[in-house]
Amino acid sequence: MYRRTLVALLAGSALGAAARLAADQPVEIRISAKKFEFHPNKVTARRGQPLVLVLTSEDRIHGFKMPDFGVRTDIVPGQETRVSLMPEKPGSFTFFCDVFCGDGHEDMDGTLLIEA
Ligand SMILES: [Cu+2]
Repeated sequence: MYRRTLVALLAGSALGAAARLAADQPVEIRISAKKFEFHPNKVTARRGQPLVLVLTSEDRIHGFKMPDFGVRTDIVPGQETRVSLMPEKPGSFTFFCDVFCGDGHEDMDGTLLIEA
């Protein structure tokens, strides 16, 4: 009886640890840039879920700026640019291109939606 309980406890704690580990693993979100859009331009994640944005460009250098997270980077063709984020509050956060890339640049933006 004792032994069975112990095994169950161990299995329970192992499952709990695995679940915690899974929750703490960053989720990768891939976003590609080209004149004059991000794809996807709406991404959704959960509060408290670590994220890695994997940014690529299909044509030229673009910028990626997300002021609410203090994020600013170039996106260079042929490279993956990885940005780690921890969304700690729910809300809708804008990102946009901040490297002038031609007519239409001003409309090159998107939204990260963090759900509670
Ligand atoms: Cu641009």
